[in-house]
Amino acid sequence: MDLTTLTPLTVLSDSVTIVQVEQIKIIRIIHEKASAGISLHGGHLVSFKPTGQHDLIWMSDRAIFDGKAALRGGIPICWPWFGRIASPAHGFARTSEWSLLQHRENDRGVIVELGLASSQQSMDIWPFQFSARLIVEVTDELKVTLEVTNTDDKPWTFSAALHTYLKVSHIRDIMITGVGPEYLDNLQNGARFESDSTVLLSDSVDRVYPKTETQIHLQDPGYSRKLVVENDGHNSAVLWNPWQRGSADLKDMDDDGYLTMMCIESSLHASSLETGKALQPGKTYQLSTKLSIG
Ligand code: TA6
Repeated sequence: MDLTTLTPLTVLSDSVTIVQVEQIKIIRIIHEKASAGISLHGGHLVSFKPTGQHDLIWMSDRAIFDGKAALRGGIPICWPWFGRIASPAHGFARTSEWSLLQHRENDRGVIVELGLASSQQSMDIWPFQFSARLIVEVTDELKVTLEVTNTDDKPWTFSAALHTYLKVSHIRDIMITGVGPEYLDNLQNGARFESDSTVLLSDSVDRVYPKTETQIHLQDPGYSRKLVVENDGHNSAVLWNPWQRGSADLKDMDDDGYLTMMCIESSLHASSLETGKALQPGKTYQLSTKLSIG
């Protein structure tokens, strides 16, 4: 997503400004190492472009910037649950209004921190107190960390995902490696399958890989690059592409949108809210993903 031509609403520093896209405010970073955009709606990264490269991040041409819908593309923050195990799907963090906590910069890049805390509105959906921080580190690499703290006086459980939409030159030309020897197939009721650890795409996929290698690689000959994904605090990686029919069913995606995107998600997967990760009062947990060009 190209944010460079927008007139800033607010100038925060040499590298950081706030711009407006329809109803949404976006923290825009323009630095000699990379440019990036992070929407306050959803705490949602919408662009990361190391200097001289194509964007690493895919955004739908039909994403809805009304300040209510979740943005299609980017890195949606799925929390306090991931998937359709409760309502709304993927939790409420991706449709909540985050606030800018701080930003700092040096020769290597820029760090932006956003915050979200429990409110009456969140307690109506999920009756627990929390605070969350999103730490976005933009250098020639991108690191996104979701940090959640239990500020309640009782434990709670959660699941989560950093639902990264990677931009690719053509879905049929890419090759993904490092996903590990098995997966659970969400398109077949979660059935377990063996995998040869190399994925070529020719149809829809929605898979949970529980035993990934430290790095997942996406070879993209069309863009002459290899994307490296390194996750932490996760228990799996999810690979998702809805293919042609799935794209056509989504009102915020072009019918052929699936051709230029591939989701590789850092996920803390759970089959129900109750079986998620337990967090005791006062404790903090971090889930992260790092993207770079190898
Ligand atoms: O992570 C994969 C997935 O959970 C899929 O099942 C698919 O529905 C996708 O996320 C997108 O979900 P969304 O609610 O954003 O349409």
